[in-house]
Amino acid sequence: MQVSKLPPEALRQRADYYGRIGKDHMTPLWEVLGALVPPQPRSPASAHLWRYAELREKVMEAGRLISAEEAERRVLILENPALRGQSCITQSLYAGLQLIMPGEVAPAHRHTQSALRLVLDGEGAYTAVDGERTTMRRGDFIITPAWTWHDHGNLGDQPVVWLDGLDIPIVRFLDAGFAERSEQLSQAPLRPEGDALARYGANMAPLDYEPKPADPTRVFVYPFERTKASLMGISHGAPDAHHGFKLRYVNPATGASPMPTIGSFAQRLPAGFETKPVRCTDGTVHVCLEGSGEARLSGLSGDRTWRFQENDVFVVPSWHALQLRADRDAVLFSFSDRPVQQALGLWREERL
Ligand code: 1HN
Repeated sequence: MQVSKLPPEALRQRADYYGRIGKDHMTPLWEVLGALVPPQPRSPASAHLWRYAELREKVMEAGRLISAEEAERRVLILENPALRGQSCITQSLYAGLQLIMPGEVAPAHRHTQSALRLVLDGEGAYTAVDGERTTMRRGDFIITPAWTWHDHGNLGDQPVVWLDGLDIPIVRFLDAGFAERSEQLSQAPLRPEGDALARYGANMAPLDYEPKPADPTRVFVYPFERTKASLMGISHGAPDAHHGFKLRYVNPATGASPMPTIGSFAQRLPAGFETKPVRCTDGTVHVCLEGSGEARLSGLSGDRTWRFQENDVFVVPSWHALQLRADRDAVLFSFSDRPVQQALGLWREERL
């Protein structure tokens, strides 16, 4: 609405009119149009960094207060400071830090929300997805696509911690959430460990396997060893000025994102390398897997600079320019709602 000077009588008439139509559940568009259709994204989310040293201490404290079985999932949700109470780290994504102690199990269930895990700390835990277990090793990227049965257990002697990322806010927005608990506490293995990776994750596929474009991948673990080897293998010549050496995780059978609602990435920044600033419409969660460095952000929620080191987690809201610098060779994992935005023709990136 154009700002104009109105005589008090006209203002009163309008206020009276808004009051009367309000009683009938109507409201004038011209009062809200600018906010509804902003000239550029105006995310209500803010930027934040969680230091792993503090996260670890707090999640270990939860380990003394409640068992994994009682909690169903013993997780501390990472809530965006500007979206408290909404269980989300960006408008569209949820993130949390999960702990499983030696001997514990997290019971089998399934839901229409898709989940990813990034293993951060400890050894000896497994995740089972639709009847196959995978041993969780640091840096492994593991997925549980929508409506797949999943449970976790720790057969080792160390606490194991990982980051969960889910599309909970997207499913909530669409009112499409279903969930079911299994009668089995833990799934009985139907196939030996490694079966899915051999069948779907080795540049081959079963003869009769013809996935549809949006099907999630049957490869449910992307071992860090392979990711690291790929990042090292492409680390020749000049790194991309805005992204360093960066790859996206894919469903090898389709080339699409492993899951339709969450995109995920791994990137290597050589020691001393600094990216140019880049902004994109997908609010993104980053995790430092190796090395250390600095992240500089600039956007509506303000400008800030963080130092990051191993296992630190930081969130960059939509349309905030991000610049990264590595002190020591750094490997970063990140995830966002990019495949959703791309499917809808909404995704934009601006290299500054
Ligand atoms: C869930 O199933 C897991 O399976 C973790 O580990 C976090 C948050 C909300 C809803 C389901 C898991 C979750 C979750």
